Amino acid sequence: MRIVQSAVCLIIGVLGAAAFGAPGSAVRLNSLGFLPDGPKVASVTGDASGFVVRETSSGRDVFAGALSAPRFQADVNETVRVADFSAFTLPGEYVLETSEGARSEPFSIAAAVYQPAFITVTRGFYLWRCGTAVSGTHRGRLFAHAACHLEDGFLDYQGKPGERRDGTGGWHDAGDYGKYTVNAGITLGVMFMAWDHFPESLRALDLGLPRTAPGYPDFLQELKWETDWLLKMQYPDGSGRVAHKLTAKVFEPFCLPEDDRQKRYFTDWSTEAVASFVAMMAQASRHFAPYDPVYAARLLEAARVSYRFLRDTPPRRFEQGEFKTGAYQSDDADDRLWAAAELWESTGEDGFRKDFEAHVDVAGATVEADWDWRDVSNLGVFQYVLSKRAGRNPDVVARLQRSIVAVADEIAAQAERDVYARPLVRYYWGANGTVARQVVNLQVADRIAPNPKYRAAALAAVDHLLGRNVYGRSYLTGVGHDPARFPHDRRSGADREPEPWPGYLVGGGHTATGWIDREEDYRTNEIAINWQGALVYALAGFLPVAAPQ
Ligand code: 9MR
Ligand code: 9MR
Ligand code: ZN
Repeated sequence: MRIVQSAVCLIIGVLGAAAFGAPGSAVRLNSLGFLPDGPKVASVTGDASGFVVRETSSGRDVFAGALSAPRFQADVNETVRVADFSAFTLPGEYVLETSEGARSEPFSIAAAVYQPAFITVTRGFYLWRCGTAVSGTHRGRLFAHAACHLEDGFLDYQGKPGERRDGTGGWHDAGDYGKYTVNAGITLGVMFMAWDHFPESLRALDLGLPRTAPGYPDFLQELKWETDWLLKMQYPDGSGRVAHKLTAKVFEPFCLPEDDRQKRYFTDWSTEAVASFVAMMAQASRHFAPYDPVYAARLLEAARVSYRFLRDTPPRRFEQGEFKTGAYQSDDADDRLWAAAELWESTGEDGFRKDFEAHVDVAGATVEADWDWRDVSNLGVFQYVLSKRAGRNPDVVARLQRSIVAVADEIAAQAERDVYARPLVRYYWGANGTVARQVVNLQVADRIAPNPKYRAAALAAVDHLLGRNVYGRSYLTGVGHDPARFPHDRRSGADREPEPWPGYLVGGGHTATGWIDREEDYRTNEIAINWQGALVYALAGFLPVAAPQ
């Protein structure tokens, strides 16, 4: 039995080598494809010197080029050449083949090449909804769960043992079912920014959502679902305090959310949660105002109340106590800065601007190239620098602009240096999310000092996540070539489907080759709203722009 098996393997191995070129040769690229007018680059291992692009329908070679000189990169232990066919712009379906006979996966060149993925990725938030039943189909498979966590949440940790207040709704945070104010912050922050920066692409997009916010564009319907929940995280006593999170004491077993019977609690407050809340509410009020001015006014008032509290309150950390769920605890200076910037944008009141300008030195005079939920000062800085409001300190604006451009230059240079176009230097928990988030830096720089290299680096980040990486795989479940299959996601683990819930970005390795596509590997293979929100932004900039209505 054994012998037969290895003989079969040997034959398959030989056939494989014939079909895919010399051993060790491979073509790794964005497995969805490319924009007609965008850069088109693949990373190639092996010894080939040239390549062709072949139309799949006719078998005709439509483009021929030389590979770049080889470059060795130590962290992946590979020698890689790049195939650049940016000059080829004709929409269609193609494969790339090297002179050694290594062939890529089929890919498209099309103006709407990222639109289906964008929709699946954004619908990932809908499928994350808590407090309601959700369902969706992807590639003919149904993903669904019943209404969950309808008892959210208990007030034992807010001094009222056994009592409950309504904290239903919102999104689950990740592969777990907790709900965390601070991580909602970076997620909503970046997604509202997507709405702000790319309105022509997003406004008319049909995401197939239930009508939970009639009259709102679909994209904002989804953001309102989370906003509604966040309002419930503010203490109802008018104090302005905001609970740090709403979770059980320990992480859930791998069950569907409706089968999670643990008691879940509103926790104590933290100034980080208060400040994040202010920023989100100020953003939401501004963006929802055209569709629902009454709700928008309520959000703005909630932001004001919490901001007043924040101004009078020194930093206060959240203490986990008996909780073993996510901590999401860091300094609050960055969150305060962001809150001031958003309230200024929403109200135009000088006090908020002065707060921003007074604190920007401490918290964010320089822009971060590498940022996540721990440091959201970039959100405040970008908002302030891109603001159309009058009254900013021109010196502060100029300093921040310089920093934005310098950091974007650095990011673009790193994407150029890396053989797989990865724009981020470090590897850590959730770094794939940061790769996507760096697209925000690049897009903002492109608005301030337009330069095609920023767009190229932004697209390179997207390429990397969709297959131009050492694995030649898509990091998104259900999307692209050989995608992540076993995410640390309780729904995916608990339902009967062999395929994971679709459209989710996994966190990625903590070294260049450290990704493990196994459900147990929560360190490298979980999914999370902060990574996903960044990906929504990254793709939103590359959707077709709808004709003006
Ligand atoms: O499953 C948990 C995951 O959702 C969290 O992101 C992660 C980090 O806090 O923790 C996971 O839970 C693990 C726990 O921390 C340690 N014991 C094993 C758990 C994995 O099932
Ligand atoms: O994204 C978080 C990462 O920065 C931390 O290092 C890690 C361990 O504390 O936790 C990550 O966040 C997890 C959160 O604690 C619980 N829900 C799942 C999140 C993603 O793994
Ligand atoms: Zn739930």
